[in-house]
Amino acid sequence: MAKDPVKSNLDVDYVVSFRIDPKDKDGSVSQFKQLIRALAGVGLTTEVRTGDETSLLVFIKAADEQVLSNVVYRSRMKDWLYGIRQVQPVQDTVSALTNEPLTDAERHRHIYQMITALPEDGGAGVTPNSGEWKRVEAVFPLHDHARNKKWLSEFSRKTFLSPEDLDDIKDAVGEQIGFYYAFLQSYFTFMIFPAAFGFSCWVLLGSFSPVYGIVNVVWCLVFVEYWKRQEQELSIRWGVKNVSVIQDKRRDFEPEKVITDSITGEKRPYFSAKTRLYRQLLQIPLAFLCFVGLGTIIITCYSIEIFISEVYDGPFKSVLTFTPVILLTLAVPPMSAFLTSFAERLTFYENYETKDAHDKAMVSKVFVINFITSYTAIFLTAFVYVPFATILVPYLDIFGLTMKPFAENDAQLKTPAPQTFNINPNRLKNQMIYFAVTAQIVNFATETILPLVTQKGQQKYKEMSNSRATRHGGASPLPDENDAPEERDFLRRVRHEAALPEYDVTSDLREMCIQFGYLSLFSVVWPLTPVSYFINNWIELRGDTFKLTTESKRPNPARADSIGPWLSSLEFLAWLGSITTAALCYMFSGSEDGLGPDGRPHLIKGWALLLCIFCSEHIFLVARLAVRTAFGKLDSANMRKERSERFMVRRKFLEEAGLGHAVKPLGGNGSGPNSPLRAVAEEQGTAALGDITRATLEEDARSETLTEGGDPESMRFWRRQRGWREAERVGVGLMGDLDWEGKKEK
Ligand SMILES: [Ca+2]
Repeated sequence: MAKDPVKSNLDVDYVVSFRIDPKDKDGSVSQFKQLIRALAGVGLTTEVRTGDETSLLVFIKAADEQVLSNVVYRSRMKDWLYGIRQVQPVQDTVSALTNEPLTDAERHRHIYQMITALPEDGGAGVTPNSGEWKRVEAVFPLHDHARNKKWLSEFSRKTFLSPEDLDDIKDAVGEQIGFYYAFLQSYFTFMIFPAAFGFSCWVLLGSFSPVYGIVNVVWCLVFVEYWKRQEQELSIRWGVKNVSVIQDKRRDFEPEKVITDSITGEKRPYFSAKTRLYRQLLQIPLAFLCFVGLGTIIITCYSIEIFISEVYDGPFKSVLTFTPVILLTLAVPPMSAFLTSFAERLTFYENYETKDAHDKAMVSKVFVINFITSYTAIFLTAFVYVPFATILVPYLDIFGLTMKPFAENDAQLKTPAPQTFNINPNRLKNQMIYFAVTAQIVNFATETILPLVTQKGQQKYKEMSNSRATRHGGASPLPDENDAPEERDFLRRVRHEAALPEYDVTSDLREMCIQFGYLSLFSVVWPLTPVSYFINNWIELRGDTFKLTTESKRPNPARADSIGPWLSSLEFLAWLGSITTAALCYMFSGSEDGLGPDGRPHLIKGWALLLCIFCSEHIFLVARLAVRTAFGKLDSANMRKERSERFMVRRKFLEEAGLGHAVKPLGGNGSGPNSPLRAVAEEQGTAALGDITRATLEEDARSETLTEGGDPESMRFWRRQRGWREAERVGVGLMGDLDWEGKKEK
């Protein structure tokens, strides 16, 4: 097969980018030697080329298929041992790969394991950017450009991805990203209903319609339950069910001591759950810090915004309105970065044994931070500004000081008396429209377009500075100067890929989770929200594909059996939605003009509001139970398949242990161990089938019962016919005695 250097990867499995420290030649050289030796030690072949000005690229592939198939066999055996795969892998390693060919993702995963796993687990132990391997900048596979191109063009032409498309994604980049795509796809498909329903509600019922509220809450609930189910189905389809139990140990895990497992007898590191619980208690001050730190910033900016837009009446008003937004965009990211790093440190301190547990703990903290940054402003409008504005706005006059330089006279800064102040009835709706439309566009731009522009800009800058340096002479030699001509295109491509950032599926999942939150918590404010999200999510999937295939390094495939801890965030948001929706519906659809409580809380009866929330939330819990039960009753082909596979495994075991007959079906074909037919073969040739008349048998029976003990009645009954053959014969004989119709006619 002819190989196009741009289209094929020249059989390269992996690339390691090694950063040279120009100030430390000896250190760089010795670590490089160590790297090559470590890789060779586990059976990987290497080729080295120049990277950029101060880096080397180490190309890696498995020395031969035998090496890889050994690794695959061991991994499959481990899966089997942990119950992830039901079919025992065949021992013949060579035929293993032909019978069960590896997908790209699996091949990459195994090679990545060989590079990064600890030496005691059979790997080279190379850990990028950490410890002794700090010069190893990145370990990554190469993009499959033909496939990427196919995805980009195919996905942009269809509305829904087929299950085969999802399989294809999973085969190329691993199950973890496969699950994200499957989630996005299910979410998008499920959104058709609320989009259509929301549109009709918008036309017919307007905002704050309890009908829309109820339907939306139920929809969120059904979707989360449906996705849970879908996740299970997929994990069976992709053969990764329970894969989370096999998660690799975290390297940073520090055990208290080593104990012997009482069941398996293996020695294993141990960290007491009690100590961890004490450490986890630190999450309480962290949450407090998040609320205070982020809350202060957001509430302050929010108040300034209200003051400027609704109190201030002086010059530059239209320009000044943007100050709080600018303040917010400047202050919130550093604050959440600080809190995230704090959360990271805390999660490390909590010292989890596996990567999964660590990630889960981290995600739950990140969720709190995101929850505050995303929803505080709209919570303030709905539950503070709208009901209490007339009471609270007079207190905003402290912000008058900040506006003083702009105001012409004091009247422009004076907060109105509660009687004369009118709230902006559209504030809540405008805010929701912002989150449903504008924020989505901004997100798309920062996520997909900005990186592209930055990358192009950097490339251009590099080219320009290079050519300037060449013109002035004395330029350092370009990295591609020594490339062999036939490799030039390929190497240029690899250098480009090496410079790309890493793809992080968590950020994409987080984005969707936050969006689901707006839908569940506040979409009753503006029923067109699901329409906007429906359109956005179509674009989102294509944008993310572009990010994955063009703007990032190809990710290291990871296995997963779910979208991970985000699922519990979705559950939480669906539940919270039942509360906020009820509260919003009560407060707003209760007022005569439909504009809500008008900033004066007298319209809201506290007891009625609480009753409303209480009922809604309890109905939600009952409905959730019903939906779960209903989904639990559904059976699927995949689940049946898994069950029968599991059954086959156990049966095979028994067969191998010489107990196979115990699970074979009884009777029927006569092969069962208890089948009396079995005796036929053994007794062939005997006189068992000889002339037995009814009379002689009955005679026998009588005489026998007289000689043996026991209950004579039943003994006699059961002794009349000995064995199935006699029973058969007697039965046939009895039938001969009957008054057959034909006989009568004769
Ligand atoms: Ca995204």
